[in-house]
Amino acid sequence: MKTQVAIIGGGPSGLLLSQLLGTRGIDSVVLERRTKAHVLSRIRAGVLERGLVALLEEAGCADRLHAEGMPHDGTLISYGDEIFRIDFAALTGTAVKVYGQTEVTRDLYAARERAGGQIVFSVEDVQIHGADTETPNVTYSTDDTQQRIDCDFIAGCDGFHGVSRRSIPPGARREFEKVYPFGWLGIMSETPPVNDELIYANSERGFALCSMRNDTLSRYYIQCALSDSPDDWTDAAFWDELKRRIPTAQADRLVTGPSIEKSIAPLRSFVTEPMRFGRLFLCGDAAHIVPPTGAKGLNLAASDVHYLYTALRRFYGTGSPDGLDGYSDRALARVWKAERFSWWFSSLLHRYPDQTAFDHRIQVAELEFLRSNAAAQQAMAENYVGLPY
Ligand code: RFL
Ligand code: PHB
Repeated sequence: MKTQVAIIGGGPSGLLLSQLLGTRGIDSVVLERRTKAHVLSRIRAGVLERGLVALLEEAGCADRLHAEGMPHDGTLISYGDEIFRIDFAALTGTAVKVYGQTEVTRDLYAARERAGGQIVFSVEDVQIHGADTETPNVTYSTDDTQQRIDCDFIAGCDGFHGVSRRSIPPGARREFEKVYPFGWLGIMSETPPVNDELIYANSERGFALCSMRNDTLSRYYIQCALSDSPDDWTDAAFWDELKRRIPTAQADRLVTGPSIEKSIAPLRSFVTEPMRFGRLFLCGDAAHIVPPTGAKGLNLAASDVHYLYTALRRFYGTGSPDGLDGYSDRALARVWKAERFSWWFSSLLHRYPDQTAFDHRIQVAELEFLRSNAAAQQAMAENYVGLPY
């Protein structure tokens, strides 16, 4: 098989890139290790920056997002029983959209199918060959038969555990990592959200987040020990703990119900540099991970896709490799700013096992500064709604 861009990974990065390239007549094949049903069963991000919304519009897959997505003009931050609001709309003139990553992915699959795009599911043993030559190829197997795709470029969109990053020789990449000493236990429940905006809660007992997918579907998270398993937490224990971590007024009106999903995600900050090796370009979680506080992961994947799509369009339109040569530096400049914001927002809101009384007072002082200082709020809001591409 032959294509212009072989895309490894059929998550949001790979699908969005494929769909955008398709709108410009650039051919791609997406290779996905899992089935479509499996990819669509994963519950992940829920907050979309305006940049991702604009890309989905350009890709022709924003109709349902505009019909069903919920614009959020601000967010609440609480500490103990204190609560304050950051007004994104007033501070930045823009808002974010609450719309699940699962739905974004569903819309992208539907768009690829309408366009006759090629997605191969359940691929095994994906290998990248000749990334540092002019003629790279990707091999994989389906049903025990080996296949080969010859291509001009390879986009590594296969997430943190994928094969793409590991295909870059260790001597040609450098990795930066911070692992946090806790995880997030998340549940989805068919209950109305406790509030019409998200609540990020710092409490003596640890972090909590009240989020949602729509008016009847809520998503809640609590900080938990890395050694915990979802089975350790009954629904009753989860609701009880959540109520103890959010202000009393919100806890009193929380509607509880059975969870329809429960899982634990570890928290990690990670960046690999550079995001390119020859004709292989890394996008999204394949190149970087942020802790979910601040909702940057999917949005960073989208900005990578924007830079790579723009560079490939230029290459195929004019023959100029300049965009491709600048891809890694441009993407990393934005990645590190989102890494900083996610690290800062995580540090502000979580309980750390080795936190001293001094550290705790500093956290409260920083929250009170954010609550009362216009410049601090401005900086927070600009980062939350998304720095420009
Ligand atoms: P994905 O989504 O991991 O997709 C990679 C795809 O590649 C496939 N794959 C392979 N395919 C072929 N061959 C191989 N060898 C392969 N290895 C892997 C996988 O099956 C998969 O389908 O990466 P992508 O596309 O870069 O997208 C990144 C986002 O998924 C991720 O950043 C976000 O979900 C992070 N995230 C959030 N981001 C936000 O912007 N806002 C949020 O509110 C938000 N909340 C979250 C999150 C992530 C969470 N978890 C579970 C880590 C909340 C949580 C709890
Ligand atoms: C979510 O709704 O899943 C969500 C929202 C905001 C975050 C992280 C996750 O910061």
